[in-house]
Amino acid sequence: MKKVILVQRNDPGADHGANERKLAELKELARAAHYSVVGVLTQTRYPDRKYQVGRGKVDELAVFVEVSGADKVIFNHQLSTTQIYNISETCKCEVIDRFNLILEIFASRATTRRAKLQVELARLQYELPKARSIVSLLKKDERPGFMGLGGYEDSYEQDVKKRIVRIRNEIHSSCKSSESLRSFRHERGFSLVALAGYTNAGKSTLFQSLVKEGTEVEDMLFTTLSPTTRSLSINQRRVLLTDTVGFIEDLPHWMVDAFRSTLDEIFLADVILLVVDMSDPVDVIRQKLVVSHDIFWKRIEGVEIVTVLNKVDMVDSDDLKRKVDAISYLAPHPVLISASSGDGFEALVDKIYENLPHWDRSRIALDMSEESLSMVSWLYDEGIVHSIDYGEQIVLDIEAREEVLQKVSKFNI
Ligand SMILES: Nc1nc2c(ncn2[C@@H]2O[C@H](COP(=O)(O)OP(=O)(O)O)[C@@H](O)[C@H]2O)c(=O)[nH]1
Ligand SMILES: [Mg+2]
Repeated sequence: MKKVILVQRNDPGADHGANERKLAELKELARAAHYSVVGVLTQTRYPDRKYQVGRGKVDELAVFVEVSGADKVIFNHQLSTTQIYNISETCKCEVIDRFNLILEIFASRATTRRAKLQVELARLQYELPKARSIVSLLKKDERPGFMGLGGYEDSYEQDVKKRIVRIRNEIHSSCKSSESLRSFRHERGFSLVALAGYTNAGKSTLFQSLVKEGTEVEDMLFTTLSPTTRSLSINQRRVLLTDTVGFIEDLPHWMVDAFRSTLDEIFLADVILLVVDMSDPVDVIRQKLVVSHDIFWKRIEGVEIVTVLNKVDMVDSDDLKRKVDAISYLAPHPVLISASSGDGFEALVDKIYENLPHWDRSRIALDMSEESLSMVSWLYDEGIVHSIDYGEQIVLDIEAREEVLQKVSKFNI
């Protein structure tokens, strides 16, 4: 695991709680990108043009990098090319900002071709202004041409621009394959459940706990599942549970499409678990809920949203009741849990089960034949076989999607 040091500059007079949350979010993002955070530096001051934080702070950072053996420094502010250059010269290690970090996460989570293209597009848009200033920076320093290629610098910006145009066209023409993925999964008797919510809400913790508690379903077709999706059974129903990057505060506009594309899994789900951090102040909780519903409401159709109020262990019971009341209009019928202690999981599992797409139950009799036997094995894949009797006929008590029951009812004798 690569070691990183996080740096945050706070504006003088900014809200202390908000600063803390920003830093917590950055830590969480670093973890999501599989970095190990070995240190944090903060400074309160107005931005410095050359270094973002003060020169003295950068010297302190350089020592910190050396002592801790950090591989990278991550700033919580967007850095100019000059700042990146100056800081990395002083610290003798790679320097990135919050946006590089988010792009790294998006890149590792993009599963569809379309999502990958969106992320690449965002990266190029981030690069473009930098491509311009790299040229002047290299000239100023009288460094030989980039990689020794004369004239290469001037074409660098052109190159980035060309790639942006090309990727835009590709995105435009790429078909939406995600819908077919959804129906394919449905055909295998799976329902899709996705975790949504802001960074640090506890999605990944809940994901791990649910996977650990539940029985995993083995299915050869899903041996290539991404590490953020697991198959498990919930009261015998088979479910694909997906952890997501979730929502990130203050995303710049050029990142929004890439961000949305990483949410495809949320929008294609049958049930969304909207995880809320109850240790946040109540106005922050309220605002995050409003934004979450905003993101959902245009994109989802027929998707059930279960609001999961997490970290109840961190809030005393009076305070908790007050908070739950205050957000009740945004979060009707919530489930209160602690993802880390497992409190409230039973109620949560019941709630997920209740909200899964409806399946019917029916008794079917088939004649004893080759064809019926293969139908039985298909039914085991597609639904829940509550009981089966092999006599002169095969009699099944089966629960499944309506289409499945319709298909087999044609063979009912
Ligand atoms: N006290 C407490 N901490 C929690 C709980 N759930 C998650 N956390 C902590 O909150 C932080 C963020 O959790 P994580 O699952 O990574 O959040 P994500 O960004 O939504 O995936 C971690 O430090 C977790 O240990 C909880 O129920 N109680
Ligand atoms: Mg997470």
